[in-house]
Amino acid sequence: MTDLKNIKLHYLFFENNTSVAVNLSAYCSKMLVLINYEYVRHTIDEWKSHKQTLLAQNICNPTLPYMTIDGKYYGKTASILRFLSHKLNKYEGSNDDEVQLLDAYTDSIMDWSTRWMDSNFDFFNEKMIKKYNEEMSPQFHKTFDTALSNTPGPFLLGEAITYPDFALYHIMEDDTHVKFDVKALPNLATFVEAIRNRPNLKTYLATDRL
Ligand SMILES: N[C@@H](CCC(=O)N[C@@H](CS)C(=O)NCC(=O)O)C(=O)O
Repeated sequence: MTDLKNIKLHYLFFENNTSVAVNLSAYCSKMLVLINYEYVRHTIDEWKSHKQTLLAQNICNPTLPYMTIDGKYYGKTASILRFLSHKLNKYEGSNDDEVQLLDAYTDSIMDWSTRWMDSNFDFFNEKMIKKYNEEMSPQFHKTFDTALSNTPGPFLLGEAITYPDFALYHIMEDDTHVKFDVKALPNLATFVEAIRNRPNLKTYLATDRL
């Protein structure tokens, strides 16, 4: 953890929709509550030229969020989460099978996130938005309720919180503001309570997250 210094987390700033921007970057910032970091926000116009600067530095396919540690670029949400877990020596699996399972959960959560983004940012037509709201989103909720039922604890791996748990809570915030049928999805309900009751997260979730 000692080499995690001078961290900057870069993300978009939407002039008319700060809540979306704050939520999207929360994938990373929920983990970064443990670490001091500077949050750098870019307007969409600013990002266009900033991206060119990154491309000129040979950064492969720069997107937001990205992070720098002591000036070095680290890109892509899921890969940053894994990287930070490893650096912190926290929130990881403790054997190859657990590491693979967490990777697979994260992959599904990123799929969920992509479909949510597509349905919210007008890339889908009305038919697809309806399909997302009526089929895809309920199915993802059900899938993770079942995944959570596979272990005795409240989190994906059981008692110990791991990095996909942060991502799972985050997509639930984006998707439905964590509103769902708690009777039909009891494992998700327990999960949400457990996330909200973690001391650092409790403090963080109560802030305006700007
Ligand atoms: N797979 C990437 C996707 C990142 C992504 O598409 N970010 C959007 C903002 S949410 C972005 O950077 N758009 C501007 C661009 O592509 O230049 C990740 O998970 O980090």
